[in-house]
Amino acid sequence: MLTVFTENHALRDAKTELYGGLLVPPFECPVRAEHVIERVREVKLGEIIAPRNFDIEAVTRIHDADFIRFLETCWEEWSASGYEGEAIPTCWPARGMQQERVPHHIDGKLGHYAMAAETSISNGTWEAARASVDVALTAQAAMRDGAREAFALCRPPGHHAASDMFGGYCFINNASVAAQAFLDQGAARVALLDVDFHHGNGSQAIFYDRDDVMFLSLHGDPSDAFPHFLGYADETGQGAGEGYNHNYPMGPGTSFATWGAALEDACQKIGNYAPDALVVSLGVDTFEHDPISFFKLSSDDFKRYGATIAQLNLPTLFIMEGGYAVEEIGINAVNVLEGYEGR
Ligand code: SS9
Ligand code: ZN
Repeated sequence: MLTVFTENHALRDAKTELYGGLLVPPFECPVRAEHVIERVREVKLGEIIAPRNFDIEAVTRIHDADFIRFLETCWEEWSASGYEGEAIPTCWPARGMQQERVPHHIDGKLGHYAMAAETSISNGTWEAARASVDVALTAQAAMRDGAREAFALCRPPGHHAASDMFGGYCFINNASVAAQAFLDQGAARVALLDVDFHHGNGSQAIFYDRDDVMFLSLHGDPSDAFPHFLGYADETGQGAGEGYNHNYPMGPGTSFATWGAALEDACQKIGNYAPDALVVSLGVDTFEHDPISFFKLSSDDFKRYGATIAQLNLPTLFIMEGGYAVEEIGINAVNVLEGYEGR
């Protein structure tokens, strides 16, 4: 399988994450991607190529242009305002307040565009986010040009980012941009399967009222897990999208027996939908030793479910999302790809 990767992911190197009332080193850190690419090399998964630069138009098919401009200029504006730390939102348009107006002050802009406070913006964040979506688009283009499957080793991740919202370590929704690229190249239907531990709220919101992308997500029950305010089973889509959104929330301690059954059900729905391509939001924070998650998948389970996904027999684009057990992230992510390949 082809892998797309760039060292420019390391430009995303924030020093702070607001966690448990402390500013801690971010769980979403550069060494994650280094461990994954090391493992890709170790098992000789296949060719590794660098991304090419895509026009921003592929990104603004999914994201609001104003939001993209905000990401581009946020660090500059924040540091010019005299703040000493990294950019962290501290206020939001909560219930009863104005949702639509975008304030002038950087504190207001951050609150307008952020979904949560754990994702500090720092120097290089925009450049890395841009490189990450280029990785996704380069892998997608390889499939347009004939590859049956590809692995986009994206970092930072993307599935929490909505059309005009960042957070949950995500800025640009790499998987959604890639899914849209398939459609723009002539696909009639794309399935987006999100196996990250966390609900892919950004991807769900982007495609919620559409029937040309079916979104399916297996994740920690939002009642107990981030992002807390989306990802419940009764969210089934709206308008033309009614019936094209499927959530599988699962509780603390969920093992592979339960998780694998949910995946089988999701795969059945994907099969019935008969998409032209499958995009997999591949987070491996479902791992039993993940520091911020509560599922109990073992490293072998990742191989097993890679084989299940392969049984769909669809052109498949894997997009790297989360996974915070840094030592095992390479083994777990690449196990999915090896399982898919029948190794
Ligand atoms: C846990 C807070 C979780 C965000 C997690 C984002 C995961 C992205 N107390 N914070 S895949
Ligand atoms: Zn996650």
